[in-house]
Amino acid sequence: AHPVKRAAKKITDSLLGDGSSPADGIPGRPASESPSLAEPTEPRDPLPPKPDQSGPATVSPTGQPTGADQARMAQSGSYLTNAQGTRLPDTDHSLKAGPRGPVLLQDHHLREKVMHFDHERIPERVVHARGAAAHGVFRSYGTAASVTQAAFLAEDVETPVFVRFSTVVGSRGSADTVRDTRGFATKFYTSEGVFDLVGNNIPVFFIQDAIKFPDIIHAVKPQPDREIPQAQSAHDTFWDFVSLHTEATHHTLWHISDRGIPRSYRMMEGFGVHTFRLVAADGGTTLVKFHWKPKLGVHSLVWEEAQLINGVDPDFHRRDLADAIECGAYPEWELGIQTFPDTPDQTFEGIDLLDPTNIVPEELAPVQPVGLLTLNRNPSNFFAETEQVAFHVGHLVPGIDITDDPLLAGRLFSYLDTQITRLGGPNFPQLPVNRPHAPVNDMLRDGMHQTAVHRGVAPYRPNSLDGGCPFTAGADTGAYIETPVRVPEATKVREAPESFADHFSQPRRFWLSMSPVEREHIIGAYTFELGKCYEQAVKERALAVLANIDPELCSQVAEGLGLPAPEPTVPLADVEPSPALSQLGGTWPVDGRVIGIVASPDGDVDGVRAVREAVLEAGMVPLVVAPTGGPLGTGNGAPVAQRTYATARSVEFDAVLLAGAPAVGDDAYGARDAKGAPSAARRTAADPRVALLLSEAFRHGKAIGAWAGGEAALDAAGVPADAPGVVVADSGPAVLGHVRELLGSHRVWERFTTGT
Ligand code: HDD
Repeated sequence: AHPVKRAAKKITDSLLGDGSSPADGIPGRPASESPSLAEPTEPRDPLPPKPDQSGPATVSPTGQPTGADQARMAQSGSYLTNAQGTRLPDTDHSLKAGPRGPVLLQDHHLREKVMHFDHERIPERVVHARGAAAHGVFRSYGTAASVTQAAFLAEDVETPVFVRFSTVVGSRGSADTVRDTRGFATKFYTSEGVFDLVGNNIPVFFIQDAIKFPDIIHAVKPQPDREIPQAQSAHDTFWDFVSLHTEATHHTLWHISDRGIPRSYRMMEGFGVHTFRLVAADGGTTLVKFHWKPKLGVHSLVWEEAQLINGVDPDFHRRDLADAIECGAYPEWELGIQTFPDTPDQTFEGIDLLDPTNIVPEELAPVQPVGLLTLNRNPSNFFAETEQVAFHVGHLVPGIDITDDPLLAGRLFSYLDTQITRLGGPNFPQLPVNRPHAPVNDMLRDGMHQTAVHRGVAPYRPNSLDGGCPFTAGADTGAYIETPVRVPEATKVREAPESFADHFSQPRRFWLSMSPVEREHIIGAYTFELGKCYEQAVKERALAVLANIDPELCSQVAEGLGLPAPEPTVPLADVEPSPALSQLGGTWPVDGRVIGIVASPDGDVDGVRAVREAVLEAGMVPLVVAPTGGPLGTGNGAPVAQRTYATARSVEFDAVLLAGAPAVGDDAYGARDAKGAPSAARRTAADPRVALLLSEAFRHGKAIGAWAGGEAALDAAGVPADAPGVVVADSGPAVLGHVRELLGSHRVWERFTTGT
């Protein structure tokens, strides 16, 4: 008989047999004889190298060591082959009829190499195209175990994660420090399947209903006629849309505040934005909002700094994340939840929890920590991991459910849909970075880029040929069961609830919660953004929106634009500030902060060495800046310049230290070399690039320190030695002690306050 028929008969026979439990494998068969229930799509390591690529990597065909670092090598074989494994004699010359003759169409290697290259790019994400990512681990405290049955939130469970940070608007190659919302998407590879928390660094969203997502994105993306500006919100179409569509006001205010220009991905909060529903083991439900709280505090750039960085180092955030992880300064965030009773009206203290333009102030519902995220491994291939990772708000695990937030509903559709275009078909969950770490036993088959070689003949249910396998699970065997929420009896409408109509009281709370310097930055940012618009009507309408947040904000921006300030059109909301919204006022760890040490070979080289060591000791990163590259001096262990006056720019440093010369008479900087020329230390003070570095660092509120006559450079740059945050002391380590303290509050805020 045909083998399939034979098997079918055997299984049908066995089904009629003793009917033993599905957990033992195929009913009626002893467990030892049962075929494995795991499907070929269960998690596994990436494919091993092809057999003839697995030759000794660091040895040439003649047995000579190549000196290459195996961990960083792109190839693991000794011989170059084509994609079919055939060894190649040459990859630098096309096959030609004679050295000066025409190239021949029969050159398969040329065709294959160029064909593959032609298809190396995939469509970039339609939003959040620019990003950087890292692997890590999430360890739960167990504090959420009473409100959710999610296994990864039980006590002391370790779950591998992959986190991708992004900007929203720019293309893949755009700069990192533009003014924008940042994505904060986390993939938890839990034992019960993948859970994705696809959030942002801003807790509210521009729109209340997903149907408007194409509109807001069309408005903020480069204008369609000339495709400019890239990665900017400072243009007419964006302000046109958000001024006509006032539910965007709260998000826009966050975007315009310092939150829109984070100092580092490591120093951003993250938010799940929507209200989710947690389900406990006993079926009890709780509404929650998710928060990520960075251990390093929430810090931002200042606008001029952000703009400079976009030119000086467009990869600033990407580099910062990768460098920190590579040197072992693993970034950490606590996951926290705000909890609310799951009442039928789904409001808390009058705040509609289904409206994603609302926050619930932390003073009303404290954020309760439930676990710690640590990012500890950089991706080894940007394309395979960071580019191909596919997040989806619908990737949920038992114990975490959704609510009826209309923005969330549209997202549940969009994320799956977009991957088909971006990743070329429906099999993207098989890509290594997307594979669940729980066994997968689906009946999804075939399709573009199918990498599993499925066995068997019965990928359908019910079946008898596979003995009825696989079986469906129940609540007691880990099934994801949607919460049986009552759907209110209603009439189909295209409408928002009345409670979604208040667009100004939450923005007003944010404004009132800001410190004077943060308000100053907000006023500056609105004035900049609207100043970049051409249409008078757009500017006037945007001012009308600001009048409804706060008249002072409106009049200051209007003044900057040279326009009259309009009157509010709604009564100003009577709201309490939420101190938790301000980024200022605390002190935070200084781990990983970058200290520029401006030095010269004939300066206080011993002092530079000592201060470098002290910086490292304090968990910060010292970068020595000198007139030229190379070691400072000739002695053993002389510090090496990592930056020169030509390559250094102030924006790279959180603080700047100026090393002078060892004391020689009264004025060390007056010293001359053997030929009577001014000393290098003297030239440092006179170099316009050092003066620029110092004046920028000063303007951007950074701590500056000097010792042993280093303050001569301060003089030359017009930086007052007695200004707040400028420290002059006897030795490098003494200066560093003060500077470190100043860094704890991130910037020297007194330098900004001009009375606003
Ligand atoms: Fe979205 C990507 C966050 C609303 C449609 N979104 C994307 C990413 C993040 C967010 C972080 C990048 C994920 C990654 O790194 O791969 N999006 C949000 C947040 C929202 C939100 C916090 C509101 C609370 N998004 C939203 C709506 C829609 C989309 C309303 C569509 C109706 N988002 C997408 C998308 C993207 C995406 C087109 C592009 C690439 C991708 O999904 O995988 O489907």
